[in-house]
Formats: sequence, C-alpha cells, structure tokens
Amino acid sequence: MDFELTDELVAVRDLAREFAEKEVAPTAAKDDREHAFRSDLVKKMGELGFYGSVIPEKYGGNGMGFLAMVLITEEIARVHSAMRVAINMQIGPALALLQFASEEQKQQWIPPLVQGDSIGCFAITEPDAGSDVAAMRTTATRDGDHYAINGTKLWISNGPVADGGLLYTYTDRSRKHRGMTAFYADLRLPGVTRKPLEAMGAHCSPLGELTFENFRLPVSDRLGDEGDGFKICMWQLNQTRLNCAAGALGLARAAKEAAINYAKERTQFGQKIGEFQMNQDLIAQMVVHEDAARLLVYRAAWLADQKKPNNLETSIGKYTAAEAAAFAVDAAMKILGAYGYSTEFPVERYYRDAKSYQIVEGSSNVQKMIIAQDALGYRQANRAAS
Ligand code: GRA
Repeated sequence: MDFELTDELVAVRDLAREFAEKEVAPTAAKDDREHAFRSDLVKKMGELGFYGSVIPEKYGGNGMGFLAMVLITEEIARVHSAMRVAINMQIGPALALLQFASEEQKQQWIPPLVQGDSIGCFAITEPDAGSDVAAMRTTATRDGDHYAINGTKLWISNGPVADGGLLYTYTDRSRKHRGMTAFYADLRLPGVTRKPLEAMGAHCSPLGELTFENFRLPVSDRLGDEGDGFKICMWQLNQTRLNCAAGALGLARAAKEAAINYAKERTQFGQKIGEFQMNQDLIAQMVVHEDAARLLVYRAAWLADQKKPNNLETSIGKYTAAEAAAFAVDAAMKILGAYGYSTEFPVERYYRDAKSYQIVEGSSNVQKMIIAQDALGYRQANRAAS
C-alpha cells in the first residue's frame, strides 16, 4: 500500500491549486453574488486539460486518470464549489460517450467537451423522478430516421447554457427500466424550452428546467441500443458521483481552513478562541471527517484507475465526503459566529454550497441504501460496466 502521490499527480494538483487561487478565488464572492456563469473560466480549465484527465489522447484528453480528476476537482471546489459543477458537466458526458458511443459519435462529441468548446450537461431528473430514476416520463418515439422527444427535465445543472448533453428517455415504458434509451442531444435544436431556476447555493452553476416538445433527434444521436438507457445512466452516475465526492472534499477543507485561521486570530475572554476545548472538539472532528473522506475518495479513484469495480467504494466516498462537508460548514459557522453568518465573508457561501452535496448525484440516503443493501446481500453494488 502506497499513500504517496506520484510526482506527476503532485504537479497536476499544484497546477489546479495555482489556477484556483489565482483565477477562481479572487472573484468567487462576486461571481456568487451575481450568479455569473464564468464561461471564460470553463474554457480555461479545458485549455489546462482539467476535463481531459480521464479521456485518452485520441479524443483530446491526457489520460492521467481518475485520481488526477479528483485532485483537480478538490482544488477548484476548495475555492469555489460551484465551479466544480462545471467540471462534472464536461467530464460526465465525455466519459459516458467514451464508454457507450460509436467511434463516429466519440470523435464528434468528446473533443469539444474536453476542450471546453461545447458546454455539456446530463438530463436525468424530472418533476416526479429524482432518486427513483426509472420513474421518469420523458418519451422518445421513433418516427422514421428520427425520434420525437417529449417531456420535462428538472434541476438540470448547466440546463440554461448547455450546447448538448446526455438525455435519458423511455422508448418503451412497458419494459420498465429496460425500456429506457439514452441520447446525446444537441440542445440548440428546436423543440427545447429552457427555464432558469434559482437555488440556495452553487449560484455560478446555472440550473434549469428543460421542456421537450416534439424535439426531434436523428437515430444517429442514440447511445447504444434502445433499452440501454438505465444501464448507461447508472454507469454515468457512478463516474459523476466521484466528481461530487471530490467537490465535497474540497469544500470540507475550505471550511476547516477558514475555521482554523479564525480560531488562531480571534481573541475572546482574554485568549485565542482556538484554545477553548469546545472549539477544539469541532476542529478535531472537521480534521477527522475530512481525512477519512479523502482516503475513501482517493481509494475509489484509485480503483477506477486500476479499472477495478468501484461503485460501492464511490458511494462510500461520496456519502462520507458529503457529510464531512455538511459537518465542516456547520462547525465553521459556529466558530466564526457573526463573521460566518455575514455575507461579507466566504463561510456563508460554503454553508449554502455544501448542502447540495447531500442531495445531488444520489442523496446521502441513496448512498446509504446502496451501501447497506450491498452489505445485506440484497443488491450487489459493484456491477459490470457494460
Ligand atoms: O437486472 P437488470 O438487467 O434489470 O439490471 C438492474 C441492475 O443490474 C437494473 O439496473 C442495473 N444496475 C446497474 N448496472 C450497472 C443498477 N445499478 C447499476 C450500476 N451501478 N451499474 C435495475 O437495478 P435496480 O437496482 O433495481 O435499480 P433501482 O432500484 O431502480 O435504482 C437504484 C438506485 C436507487 C441506486 C438508482 O436509481 C440511483 O442511483 N438513484 C439516484 C439517482 C441519482 O443519483 N440522480 C442524480 C441526478 S443528476 C445530479 O444530481 C446532477 C448533479 C450535478 C453535480 O452537482 O455535479
């Protein structure tokens, strides 16, 4: 067992840290206030190869691997968690295409996602289908060499700005989840209405509702065969969950750093507040939860790099990191008091952004369900990729 990062991984992490501190951090508060989608930063991250870490050179990537992706994501999320979502929206679709698309589809769609030239997204969730993916209602009806797509997708990250994305539908509802079909959709085509939505946090990650009315896609935009949609979706979620886990880890670290810095500076009752044991309790717990999450998230990424099954380990990592982030922002808020609650300082942004990690990409309860059902032998978490 080796806990050392290679020199190459350290260099990637340092590059991401420098970019995050120099280019993302200075405007993070302003961008959050203005709900700005920083397409310039999204493009720059593409130029730096941040989306290409898990994509082979053949499709414009650098093939550094999942651990590299996790390190990059953690650094970006540490300074601005909402910018982490942008990474997932490029990498998630690119990975699903890499796994399930035809050679022609890969060449058409992966390089622009990796370079940040085409803004991506994935459209799974619907008004009545959140944790229960198979409850979705969007349909794709074959009409000659096209499909007509009808339905509504809700809470779609990048929904208002995406050029294209993974779109999950039913081609045959009678077959339940085996009747689901996935597409890579050009969202600039007619038949899509976009409605921006507001949320508590992650303000620089545009959120939206997408309504499809006779949205026509050529058969050549289908991924795999009819009926492969659920399998593709579960596979994709396992990859994008790892990105969320890395994001939560970065945010937990940011909150811990803010709390420690403040506890060392602030004097009350004649001593630094870091000297009070009740604050030490919070800081110790922040350190422990973050450290545990880091080991678990890195393990899941390492397994992915070894091409070993990792769904269970990804769920364990995502659950632990999301809970570590939620604990850390709450503890930081207690330590900073009014300076945490104030919108003049970043901890309240961390607090708002952290909540999403217990909800997205499988809520904490979904992760616990996956973990417990595997332990009980009811449902195996680690399944074949295709
Ligand atoms: O036996 P079979 O042929 O019918 O296949 C079953 C199973 O083998 C079938 O699916 C297969 N399967 C898988 N295949 C490969 C299940 N899991 C996997 C897998 N991991 N890999 C049906 O299986 P099932 O277990 O009966 O399915 P289920 O009970 O309907 O669902 C399971 C579960 C609850 C875990 C699933 O629906 C789930 O993960 N739900 C959570 C949904 C989610 O994560 N949504 C995220 C929305 S997107 C988002 O949050 C964007 C955030 C962006 C950001 O912040 O970055």
